[in-house]
Amino acid sequence: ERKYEPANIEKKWQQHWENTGLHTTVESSDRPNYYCLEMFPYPSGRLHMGHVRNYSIGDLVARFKRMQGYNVLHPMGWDAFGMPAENAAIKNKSHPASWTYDNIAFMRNQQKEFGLTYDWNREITTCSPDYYKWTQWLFLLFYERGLAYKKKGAVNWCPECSTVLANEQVEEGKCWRCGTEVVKKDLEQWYLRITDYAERLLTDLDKLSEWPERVKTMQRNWIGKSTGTEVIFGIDGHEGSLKVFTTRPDTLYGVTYLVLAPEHPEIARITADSPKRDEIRQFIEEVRKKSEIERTAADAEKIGLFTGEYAIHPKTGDRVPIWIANYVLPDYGTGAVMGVPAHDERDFEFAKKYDLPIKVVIQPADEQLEVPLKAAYTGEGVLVDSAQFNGLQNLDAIEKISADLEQERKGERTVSYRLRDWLISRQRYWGCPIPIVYCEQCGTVPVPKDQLPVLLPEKVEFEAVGKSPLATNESFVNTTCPSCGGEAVRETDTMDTFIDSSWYYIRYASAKLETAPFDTETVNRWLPVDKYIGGIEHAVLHLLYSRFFTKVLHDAGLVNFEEPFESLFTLGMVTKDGAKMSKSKGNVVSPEDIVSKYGADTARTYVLFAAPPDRDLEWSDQGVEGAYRFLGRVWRLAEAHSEMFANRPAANHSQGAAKKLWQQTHFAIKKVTEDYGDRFQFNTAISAIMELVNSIYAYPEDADAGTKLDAIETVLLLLSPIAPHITEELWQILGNQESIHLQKWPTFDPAALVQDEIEYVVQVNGKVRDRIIVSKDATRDEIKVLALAQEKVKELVEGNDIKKFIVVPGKLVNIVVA
Ligand code: ANZ
Ligand code: ZN
Repeated sequence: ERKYEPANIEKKWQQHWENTGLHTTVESSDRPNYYCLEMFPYPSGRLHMGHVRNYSIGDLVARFKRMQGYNVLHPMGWDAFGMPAENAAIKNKSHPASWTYDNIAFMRNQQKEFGLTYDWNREITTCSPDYYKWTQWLFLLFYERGLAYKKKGAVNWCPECSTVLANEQVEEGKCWRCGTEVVKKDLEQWYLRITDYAERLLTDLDKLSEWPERVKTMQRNWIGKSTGTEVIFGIDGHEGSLKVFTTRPDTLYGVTYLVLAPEHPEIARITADSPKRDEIRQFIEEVRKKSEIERTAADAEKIGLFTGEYAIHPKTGDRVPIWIANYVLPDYGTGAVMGVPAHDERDFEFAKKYDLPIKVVIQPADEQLEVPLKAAYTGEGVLVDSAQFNGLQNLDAIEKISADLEQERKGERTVSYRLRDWLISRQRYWGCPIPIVYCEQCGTVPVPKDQLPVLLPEKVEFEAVGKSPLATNESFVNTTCPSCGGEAVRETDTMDTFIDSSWYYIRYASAKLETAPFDTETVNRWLPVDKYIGGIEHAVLHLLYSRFFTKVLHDAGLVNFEEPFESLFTLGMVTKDGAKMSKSKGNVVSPEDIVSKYGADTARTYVLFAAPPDRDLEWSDQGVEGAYRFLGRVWRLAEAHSEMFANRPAANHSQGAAKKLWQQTHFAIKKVTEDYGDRFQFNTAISAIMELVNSIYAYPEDADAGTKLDAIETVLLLLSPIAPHITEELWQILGNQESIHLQKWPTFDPAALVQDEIEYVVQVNGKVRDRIIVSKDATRDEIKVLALAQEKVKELVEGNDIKKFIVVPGKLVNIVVA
């Protein structure tokens, strides 16, 4: 008898599968397609347990679906541009490309050691010119469609990474990558017009029924739609007007001041002749040093300055002082707010601090507000002190006042979104060059598509002070204008790497195509992705950007779907000693060690068994041992029966132990099929397989052998998506020629699931006291006799009156005694 030695079988099968092309995508027209995708990794160096967990789930799905008769697309690639490569290059005096490709080679090898069923013919590497050529092509598509533009403005700048960041990459005022406090800088940068898609990105979330609610909520909040009214105020002594955005036009008569964001473009004009000009300029500079988060935090101190100028109230004609304050954001609404201290908390606080009037215009129905107010009243009520609108319910007044303003052309109903356009310029080397040329004659000129790719120059200064690394390579910078042939210079910023990952899942469908980013017809056959598996941290980054890209490609007629990911699964973290596994915490368990000690199958079985996939998994060395022992049990079971398989008797499971094992086998098939499929709960599936293994071990020697062999075979089939090597080896030991991974998924026989006997819970006065097992055909009287005969029940019932005897068929008995 051979012992279970993973080292002897895993490499062997991996090689065999590669040689026989087991993982090559099949595109057969008589089978349905299934696209299973795990978020591709950044090639940081080596795999961590989070990767292993992610890939084990994806691999299980891919194998399960293939056995269920689907053509399965299950590709892998590398999100290979990005800062760490550049930082490592600076540190090691090497080139980012060699660092990146070394890491890819190492990590690809690790993935192969896990026996993952990826189709390596479709591997994608975003830093490779045959990929980023098409990223540039897509940038030009956006440009042609008016969706890529350059603008000057205040941008988020990370001093540590010395590059700008998109809003999505600033988390609580800090850089998403390095945690450094982000500052504002005025720069001219490229943007993608994601705000054009805000409404569709919002409403289409409702169609994503197989996405976690949590992710959808995060996207909704990020898009931040708000319905309101723009109200136009005149400016005393000046031309023009000031528009404010308000969600509460019902409070219009309670306005006692206006506040502008320090960045508001009208400030300079209306204070040009003001004696306070210098004071104002100084104030603005002060405020702008603070980040957005600091400025708007609920507990942040509100600071403001009176401009000395006045606005004209659109209804009353009153003069309203114009202030500048830190709590008004420049890029939300109109960057100007009407101050209603009586009914808005922030305004109340501000008015108190600067002694501005507070005017009540909404009275609650059940009490009279006491003036002076101790706090803003933000509830519902009836309008007072509001001219012809007095007496209206404030919710009705929102409508009435908006309509009135619209009629007088002093306002307009609008919506505002929190979502901002996506800033994509990066002052870094290791990214996709933006295919744009600047010519003195022709201005901004896109590089013609047939001249792509604009190759990244090899030689640059990585730590150029005050400019992008690409700007240090003169032969890159200086070029000729594609339009007039004259002298021109190239754009020297590179693209945000989130652009690379916004379309890679589409490229996989026709990964090697040389004439276009993808083949529309092939893409439409495979996409949307049926199951997308990855971390929650991408909720408003990658997942929002990819949805945006897909919609643009749809509108350009290049794909026929509007959402890229039909079903999204976000997995939990891998933790140890209660904390996320990380180098800095020193609590890392390395995948290589687990593989060399126990084999890949144990690692895979363990990560799928130790916790439901959406929960955090607390690493336990005993748990790994347990998984290894379980696989050993399966090994010995199959090994011990290999000779019986050689002369396999037909099964007879009409009665006795054979019937019971047959039923258990089919119960396991049903359970595992549901768990792998709709329920997406792998730990319970493994439990069901373990129970079946236990039953086979306990099966009497003299009972029907054919039934036993059927059960053993079923164990291997059910386990094969989780532990592909051991099951393949045993499958062969049992005498099969063809790979277990090409077998049909077992189906259950409904006849086997019919229960002959049913367990009833016995309650006395609603409390569970015992359980009885009765034939499924038992009558009510038979059940009653048996229930009352139980020791514990007798004690409670004897000598008492039975008031009621309730039978819930198939479930429980309740005896009510007085
Ligand atoms: C007057 C008012 C009275 C307001 C009241 C609220 C309550 P949401 O729901 O988030 O869209 N606001 C508008 N633009 C702003 C900006 N750029 N920076 C800071 N605050 C701004 O919030 C909309 C409300 O936030 C608007 O309605 C405005 O204050 C403020 F009793 O206008 B409100
Ligand atoms: Zn030109």
